[in-house]
Amino acid sequence: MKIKKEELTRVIKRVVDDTPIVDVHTHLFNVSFGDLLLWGIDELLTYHYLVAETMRYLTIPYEQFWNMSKEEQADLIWKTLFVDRTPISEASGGVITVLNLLGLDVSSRDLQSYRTFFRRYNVKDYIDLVFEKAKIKYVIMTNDPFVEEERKTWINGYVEDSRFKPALRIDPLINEWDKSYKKLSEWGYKVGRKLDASTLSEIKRFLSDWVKRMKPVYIAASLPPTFHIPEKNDPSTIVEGAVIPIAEEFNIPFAMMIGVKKLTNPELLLAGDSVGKANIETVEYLCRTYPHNKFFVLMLSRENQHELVVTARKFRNLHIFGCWWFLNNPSIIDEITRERIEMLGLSFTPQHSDARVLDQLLYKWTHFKKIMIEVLVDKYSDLMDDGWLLSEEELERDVKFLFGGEFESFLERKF
Ligand code: FIX
Ligand code: ZN
Repeated sequence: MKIKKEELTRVIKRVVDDTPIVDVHTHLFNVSFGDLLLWGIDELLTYHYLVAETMRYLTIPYEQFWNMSKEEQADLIWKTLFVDRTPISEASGGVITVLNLLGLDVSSRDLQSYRTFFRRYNVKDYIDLVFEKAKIKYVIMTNDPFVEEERKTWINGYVEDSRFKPALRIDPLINEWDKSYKKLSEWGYKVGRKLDASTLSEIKRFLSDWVKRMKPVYIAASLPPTFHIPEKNDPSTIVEGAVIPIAEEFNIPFAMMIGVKKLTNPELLLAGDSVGKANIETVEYLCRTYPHNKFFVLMLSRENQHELVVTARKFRNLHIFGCWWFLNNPSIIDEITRERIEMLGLSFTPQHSDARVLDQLLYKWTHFKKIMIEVLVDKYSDLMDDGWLLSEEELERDVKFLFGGEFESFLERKF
């Protein structure tokens, strides 16, 4: 049925609110990974985004904060950001959105009562509740075989849940070969420090073993702003000599998450990572040199966004996604999403949650959808002003593309 102009906003809101979501990058885990799955108010409050924001107001030694219990840290963050000040930032406001969506009395500001609410849940029921409320079709995890606690579950104990799809994460392999080669050797791969032909072949065997074990949607790595290929260095040699061939063999994307300056402030631990403008020529080179490979890319610096969109126009084997981390703020999401639609139409994935805490799915998607609706109303209004007739079915089709459908088509394509 054709949509009347005056109904457009209402229809777009309904479609965006109701379309099931594929969340293409998270740090969530299914229940077989036990405590690796974080959830509940104390995990929400001690999210590293909020740690960084809280420490800006305090003078206590970082060590003193890290030595506190999780609950003591949460108490301090609650007092600092939610009692002594208004939670006006994106991440602090997100906690309020979660509490409100769960039907809790936000006006009470009673942290203990919120803790009581969460204590009543078991994790399986809570996963069902959050996925249903956030309308999540499935999330893609971040699965790192170099994390011992995770590795042992993959070796013995992993139970599949179709709502949590794996992604093989290999940061240490690419970024810290000088250390990770010892791990591979311990695990029975005949590798040496020198990246000669036989070591590269064993790295390929390691990757192949984990792809067969995990059946990942993609192979991923977080890469620094200095990441550059081609280069005579370990990361470049491993990517071209092992990752690219294995990704092509299994027809799965290599997901490059580029622009993280790790531990800019080491005292903040995970909250200490920062951002740097990265090198778009590397993305161009890889897409051009390996046309049978698929690249799934996001970049962290706002300054890389426009050139990344243009690069995606040049290479059909490049799929860009998400408003990552320091970009995941309304003012920047609006800018990035508009330039992507204006230059790529529907051939990209506008958002992922990067959720580290299960409950974050509720706020990260609610906040994003508000902006998505505004952008789509503008774009479809312009079309209708030129006489284009739009049906609800077509709108539902388009939003399905944006919320994971185009990504799933990209996964199926063989170039
Ligand atoms: O490398 C990554 O997957 C990043 O998303 C994380 O390391 C980062 O801490 C994060 O969660 C950002 O949102
Ligand atoms: Zn992430």
